[in-house]
Amino acid sequence: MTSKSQPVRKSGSIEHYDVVVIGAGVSGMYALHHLREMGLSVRVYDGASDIGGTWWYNRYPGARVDGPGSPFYCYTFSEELMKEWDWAETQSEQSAVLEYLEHVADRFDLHRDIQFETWVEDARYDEAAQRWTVETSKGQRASAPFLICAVGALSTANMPDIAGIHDFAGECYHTGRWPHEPVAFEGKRVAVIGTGSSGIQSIPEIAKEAVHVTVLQRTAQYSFPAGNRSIAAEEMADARANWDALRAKMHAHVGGFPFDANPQRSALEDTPEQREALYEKLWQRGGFKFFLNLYNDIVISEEANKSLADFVRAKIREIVRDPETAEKLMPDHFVITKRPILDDGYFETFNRDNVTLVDLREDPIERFTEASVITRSGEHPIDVVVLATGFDAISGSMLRLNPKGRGGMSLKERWHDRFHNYLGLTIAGFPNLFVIHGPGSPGVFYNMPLGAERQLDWIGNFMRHLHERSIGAVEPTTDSEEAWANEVNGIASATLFPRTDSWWTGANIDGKPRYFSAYLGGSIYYQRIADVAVKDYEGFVFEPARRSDEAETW
Ligand code: NA7
Repeated sequence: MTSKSQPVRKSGSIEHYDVVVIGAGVSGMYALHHLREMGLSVRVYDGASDIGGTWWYNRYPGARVDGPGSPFYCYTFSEELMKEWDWAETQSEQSAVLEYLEHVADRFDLHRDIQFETWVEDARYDEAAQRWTVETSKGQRASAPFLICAVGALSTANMPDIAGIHDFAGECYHTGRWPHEPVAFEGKRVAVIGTGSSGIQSIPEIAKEAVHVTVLQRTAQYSFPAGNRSIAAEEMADARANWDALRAKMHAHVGGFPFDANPQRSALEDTPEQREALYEKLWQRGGFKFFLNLYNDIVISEEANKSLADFVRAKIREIVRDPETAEKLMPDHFVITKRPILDDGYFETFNRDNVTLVDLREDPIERFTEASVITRSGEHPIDVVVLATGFDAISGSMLRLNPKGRGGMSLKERWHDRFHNYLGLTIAGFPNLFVIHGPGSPGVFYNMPLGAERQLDWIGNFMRHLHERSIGAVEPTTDSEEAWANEVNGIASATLFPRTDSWWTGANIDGKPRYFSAYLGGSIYYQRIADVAVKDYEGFVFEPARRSDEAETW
């Protein structure tokens, strides 16, 4: 039987580790495995009762992978892991992803170093000791030279502040905080607020059961057929047989999937008929590959973008029988510049008798009562409200943690105007702190398990480099942060992404700095951070180790 990572030492009530990791989702799990394999003593804290992070919380009906999907939405660090796991469908259900993560946790014996149901309530850097100290909701204190924040890009639920919502006496669920016991909709009148991925995945499922569903839509969305299909045994066998080549392809591909490079042709080089034929072919096939097999200027040229937007709008008109409802469902932003959505019969759901669409732009919510939601046009009696209102994404979980760096400066202060960072991994004034999938990184624009692996491999090498040189503290300069921000902005501003209100630009959260914070260069990012390492970690300032016990367990 294995025992847990022993603290390096204990002083009074504080346990000392080499690394504290916050979060036991996809990133935190790999952080634990990788750093422990390097010989470090690691402690992980998570507020949930088990591993999985976003996949642990998002249990709403219809929740599935809505990226390119299985079998390549997975860890790649262990060939054995790949070879022993079978995926049933391309768009795996939430329960299937969680099952896989549970298998990973068991196989690599992760549970022993994770403390669940424990929130890190305070994280503070001690400049003299060159260590981070965390305080947990269980009243414990732990310290480590390194703090890894694997707190999730989509984990801080956005709870809408709607008049009277707390007076509502029926059931109320946020899709990102879904209960573990099944929610029964049979015989109930349900209101769903929000038509992002979570709303669009859950509405068709809820409508199959409920007496009535009222969809409260603030922004109409483009949504594409998910094209979910089962993965044949031969397909899995093929992926296993060619794993090395596929893994290499994943590393090279812009989004981290083993697909060929996107076609390099402008939409405007084709005739309208040729474009239509391509869009139709991709629509019929479905799946996230739709976006990867498009022309190269769909998110760059307004005209190219419009050609696809018009195609989807025509599809919505074709599918939805009631013309008035179809018009309310017409999106008017640049297509793909909000997170593209994959659905299974979303638009068709509006042909059901038990589904009503309320367009909040013309008929806004005024307030909730004990038993209804009142919009400008009238009262909608309901038993259940589903808040599919998304997340304070990308930066929200770091701000909720709000670590205190040098001089006690809080992250909220440091990030009040923008999410200053270098390489999407580090923050000036917050030495030895690393963020996974944070602002300035590809994050949600890349295959997230693979992205976490690649960031954490880089961090592990960096830690080894620091250790070998007896460096006690490292942080980027503010000049490096600025240069990085310019690089991130430079890539984004060549596209239409920053011109649309979305959670990518922070527009869904009142008062949030409003700009496009993700690194859109995909796999180029990993080359960039590798180059920084080769140049002796240029852009960072180093402080010699002051700790007498600086060697810790290494
Ligand atoms: P999203 O994509 O942020 O969607 C949230 C939806 O909720 C979206 O339609 C919002 O409208 C709507 N919303 C948010 N607040 C309100 C209020 N106050 N009133 C009415 N409507 C509101 O979150 P999801 O959970 O669907 O998806 C997140 C990601 O998870 C997804 O992209 C995948 O990557 C997985 P808006 O568009 O802001 O006008």
